[in-house]
Amino acid sequence: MEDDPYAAALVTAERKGLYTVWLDGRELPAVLTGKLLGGAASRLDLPVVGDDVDVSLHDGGLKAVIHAVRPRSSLLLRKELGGGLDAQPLAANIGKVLIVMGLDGNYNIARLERLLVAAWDSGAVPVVVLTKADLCGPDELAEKTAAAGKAAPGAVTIRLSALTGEGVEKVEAELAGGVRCCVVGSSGAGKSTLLNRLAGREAAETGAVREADSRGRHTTTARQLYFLPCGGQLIDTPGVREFGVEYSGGGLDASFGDIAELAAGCRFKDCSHSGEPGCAVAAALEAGTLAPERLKSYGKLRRETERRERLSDPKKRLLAKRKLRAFGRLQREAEERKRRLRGGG
Ligand SMILES: Nc1nc2c(ncn2[C@@H]2O[C@H](COP(=O)(O)OP(=O)(O)OP(=O)(O)O)[C@@H](O)[C@H]2O)c(=O)[nH]1
Ligand SMILES: [Mg+2]
Ligand SMILES: [Zn+2]
Repeated sequence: MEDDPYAAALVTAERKGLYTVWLDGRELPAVLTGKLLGGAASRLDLPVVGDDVDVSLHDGGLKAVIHAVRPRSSLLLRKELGGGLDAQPLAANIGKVLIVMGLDGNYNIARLERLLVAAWDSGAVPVVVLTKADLCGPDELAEKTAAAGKAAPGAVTIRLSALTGEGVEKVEAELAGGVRCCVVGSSGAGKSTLLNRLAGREAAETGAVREADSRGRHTTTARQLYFLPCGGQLIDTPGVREFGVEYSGGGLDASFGDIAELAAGCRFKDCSHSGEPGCAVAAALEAGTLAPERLKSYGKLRRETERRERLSDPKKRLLAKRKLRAFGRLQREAEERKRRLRGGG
């Protein structure tokens, strides 16, 4: 019987071209073949944490060489704002993305909206985890939780305190059945603290945030997959300041399901919600059931993704430009209406 030279392994960590793979119950250091590295058209072709890869073993089975990446069921991408065109893959084959946001100074709805688009685009399901509930008074807690829930229609929102343990079992329930999750969020949000809580040990280092603005100190520096006692897997990631969204189409409408639903009621199928008759979005703004800020966020992210799309498809350039101009007008009108209401109220 001939030995199969390749075995299937799971990428558990990646740092500057050096990998760790999980094979037969143990972790091994791994590198890429020159062929895999040289043949990659972009970094999307290279392994990331969560990837199933084909490896060969060397040095008496102590080292692995990665030959190929197997097809992925999901892929979380991050687009560096202002960077090149290439998106950075963060994690593969994940079932859920845990978007971690602190209820302290880390709280930021615009960032949450951005992370939600990326999460939906990945093919995984987002779960919003609001950490540091112990740092908020009851009114602030209720207000911030409600606002986050509104920004994340269609996603579960969990309030958590690593201090009191509130919400931990709810996060565990999301991991039940061996679900693989990736945590994302800015530095200091409490991602590694959550991991440690779920792991029941100090699996990863955590770091105090700056008093003045709750900013973290980039304690976690590499992506790493952990096997949890509850059966699930968690990929801890370094906090990122900027999280651009990569165009794919579905994520934006999934994240802004409330607006997409309204838009389905517009008289014209291609309604740009900028003054057309029978526009359900404009009607909702008028009725006050849709917040102008929400529409503004949607427009901003849409412009960002369409800008990227334009770069890749020049034929759509003209149409997109026209639509965007109209959209900007609607937003200005919404803002104006809000100002009038405030002034008159
Ligand atoms: N009071 C309180 N503090 C928390 C909670 N969760 C996290 N922290 C604190 O927040 C700080 C940052 O936590 P980390 O887990 O290191 O944050 P991180 O998201 O992993 O940050 P990076 O690794 O830099 O991306 C630490 O001092 C934690 O103790 C919580 O629920 N309540
Ligand atoms: Mg961390
Ligand atoms: Zn409309």
